[in-house]
Amino acid sequence: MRRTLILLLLAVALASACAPASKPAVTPQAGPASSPSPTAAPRLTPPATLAFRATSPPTQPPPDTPVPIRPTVVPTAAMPGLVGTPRSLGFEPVTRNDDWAPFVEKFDGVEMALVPAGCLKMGSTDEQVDDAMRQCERLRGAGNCERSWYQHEQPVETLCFDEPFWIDVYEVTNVQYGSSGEWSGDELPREQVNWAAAVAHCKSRGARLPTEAEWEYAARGPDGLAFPWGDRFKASLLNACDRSCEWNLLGTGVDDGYPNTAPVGSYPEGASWVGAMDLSGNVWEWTNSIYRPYPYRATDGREVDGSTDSSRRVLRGGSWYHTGTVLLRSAARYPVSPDYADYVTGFRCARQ
Ligand SMILES: [Ca+2]
Ligand SMILES: [Ca+2]
Repeated sequence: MRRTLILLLLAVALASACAPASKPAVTPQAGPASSPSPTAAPRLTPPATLAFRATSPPTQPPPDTPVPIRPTVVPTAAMPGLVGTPRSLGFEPVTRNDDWAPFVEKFDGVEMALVPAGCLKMGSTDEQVDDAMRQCERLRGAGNCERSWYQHEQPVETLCFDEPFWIDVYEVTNVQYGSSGEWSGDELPREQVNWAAAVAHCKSRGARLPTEAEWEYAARGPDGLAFPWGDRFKASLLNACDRSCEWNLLGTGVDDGYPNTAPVGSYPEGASWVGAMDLSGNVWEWTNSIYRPYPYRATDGREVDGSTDSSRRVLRGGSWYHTGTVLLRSAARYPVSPDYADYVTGFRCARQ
């Protein structure tokens, strides 16, 4: 019954969330009505077919002037013992990924990575879309990828963080979330979490969900990498849908070892420049951000703390259910209803 309800919600959520290029983005297939298993996979059409467009495709060129932004929800986080270095605890702006070494501290027992001040070219340039198309067509074949899939990642805008922040090294796990019953596996990421539940959990830790900009900066860094580990898709560096996955329709030969979710941190070589793991793949991650076309403006209402707002929120990073190079890229955005919760949706928290 619960599974049926989840699938119904999924159908409604994604039907309203996406404007696919040629057919419904996600259509639940026939599935058992019995109670869900924690390892059971959702019956969905393969996400590799997903396509989406910005509701109002942006047409303005990217501005050159960096726009300082500050997160709109800033809990006052005491950081006892953190009195200096590295680089004055992140306040010295970093201009290259290689100039930063991951710095991790525990907050209430949860490891968080420091993300230093610096600038992000948020979104995808025409050249980056060209490159994404080439990588996509290598996997799916010529003519099987569409530029419109990347449209709402444009225009690119330079955003500068003048203050550092912290982001969870790992996706929030079952044991951290306090899961029981059907959510077994302490170190598996907690999935089937809707946006409000993710917000509530982060709040209980004195933290919050990352904004889209923060998530993308933690994944790509000042270098603007396409994936957390670099610019080329490498199937061995993340948990995606490959040979061991039921929906491996593209015939990816790699087996990452996990047909569904993997224990968090299973792919340390896939860590981002700040040391955050599984940003690409494993579970899709909620951000605080309401979906709006670029250019990104933190102050235009998209980062309101509106727990009752039904506007679509943005998921980032793709999941174990995704094949290929479209949604697993660090610039990829996916808007869904805040009520959306399925076997692919999890989250991580951030804080100041
Ligand atoms: Ca996998
Ligand atoms: Ca993830």
